[in-house]
Amino acid sequence: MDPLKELFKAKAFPVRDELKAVIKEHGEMKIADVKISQLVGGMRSIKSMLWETSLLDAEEGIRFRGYSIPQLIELLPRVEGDSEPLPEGLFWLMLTGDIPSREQVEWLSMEWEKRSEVPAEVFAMLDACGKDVHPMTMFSIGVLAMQPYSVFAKRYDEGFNKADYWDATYEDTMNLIARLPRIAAYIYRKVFRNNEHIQPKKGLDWAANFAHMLGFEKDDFKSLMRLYLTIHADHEGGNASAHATHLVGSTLSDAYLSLSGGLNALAGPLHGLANQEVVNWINEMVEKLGTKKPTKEQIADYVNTTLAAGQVVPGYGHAVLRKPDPRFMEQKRFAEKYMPDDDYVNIVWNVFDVVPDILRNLGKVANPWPNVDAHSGSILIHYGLTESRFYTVLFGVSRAMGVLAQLCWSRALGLPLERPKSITFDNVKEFINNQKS
Ligand code: CMX
Repeated sequence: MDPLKELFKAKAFPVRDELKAVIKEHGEMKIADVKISQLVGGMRSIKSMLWETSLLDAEEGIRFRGYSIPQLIELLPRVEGDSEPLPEGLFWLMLTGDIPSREQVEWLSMEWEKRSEVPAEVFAMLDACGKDVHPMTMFSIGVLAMQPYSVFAKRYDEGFNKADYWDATYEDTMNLIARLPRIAAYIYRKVFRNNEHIQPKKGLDWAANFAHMLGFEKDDFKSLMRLYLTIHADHEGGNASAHATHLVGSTLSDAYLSLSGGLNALAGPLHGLANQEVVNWINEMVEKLGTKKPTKEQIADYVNTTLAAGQVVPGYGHAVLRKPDPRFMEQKRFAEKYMPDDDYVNIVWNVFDVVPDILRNLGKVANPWPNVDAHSGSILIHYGLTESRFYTVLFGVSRAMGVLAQLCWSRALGLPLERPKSITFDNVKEFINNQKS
């Protein structure tokens, strides 16, 4: 058994036993009440699932196994000479609860390299996609095309003990994460770079190899990828991509089917596609105003036009957060270091100065602050990765680490089929009438 799997087992099994005991003793204890506004309003904030890998605080932002993003940037192992963390370290942390050593992270980089070969028919399926197929759709297709290689599905067909589900899920998770950068880079080069593909390079860490296969060799772009792939990985369990992965996985669909479900949720404009929408929105503003250096007044006017047209300002607002997203702030820190004079980045910062007051004045927006998607595109554009239709794929490569680490936990803990109760509007009205009488 490999060292990470061994450690995961050693950590997860006692938790599984403790969970069983807690359910036996306290299973009837109430943890939440549900309001009608929550029932109708997207189940907002209802405590209704276990998620071990991270926890979101409305004011403070995300914590992975108790560590905030600034703490992770300080504590996770890095490549010599780089100041950004290795995403491998975050995956190790999510799975085990431990900050890994440099050696452990190097082992994981090499393990993913060993597992990274993508079956040829996956590329053939991607090649069959027409030019109008969105890169996120292609990404989901690429993941599904690998499903016949699922260790879980194979062992399930053969008939295996449910006590071993976690083991097969771990294998699928490791194989999938290892292969995703190759698939994502293949999509990028096929759609946007004339089908000129770049083979993976041996001996690089996961993010650096991804940057290489995309065709970006600058050291600071590799550094950006390490940061990007770390901060987008997980945002507790209730967000749509995490929840969709969990829901599909709860039926004992394997990791490939589950992740594809999560990616399809990430592809929506209210979720991960917002990083594409932000850039499209800024591009339209620049075109309309005829300047790459709009004033704050011009930006405010443009925001008001967007709102008057019944559209949302992309990259702003959040279902849980009530402060500027720490993931936005980390990207701002990166941009301040590497590209403080970039026009596009300066537009993002001026939008940050202008939008919160406007949204706050609407009186209905719960969080007027920027989220993770408000900044990422501007930095990518600086390095020449200008194709906004690809941006959500980058988010998806990272998000896979969080949702699949959790899928391992869900299998190890033996979490059951998800099946909340739905009711009709007539039921709601009947309930209200009964309360009145
Ligand atoms: N611009 C304009 N209006 C906004 C807004 C924004 N950025 N954010 C929220 N609102 C509006 C909502 O549309 C809603 O209006 P109605 O009552 O007329 O329907 C009202 O404010 C209340 O919404 P809320 O409770 O503040 O926000 P929700 O929890 O319902 O939705 C989110 C959260 C992210 C979908 C929403 O803020 C939004 O649409 N933002 C823009 C899209 C975006 O950036 N999404 C990415 C989120 C991060 C991620 O998942 O990647």
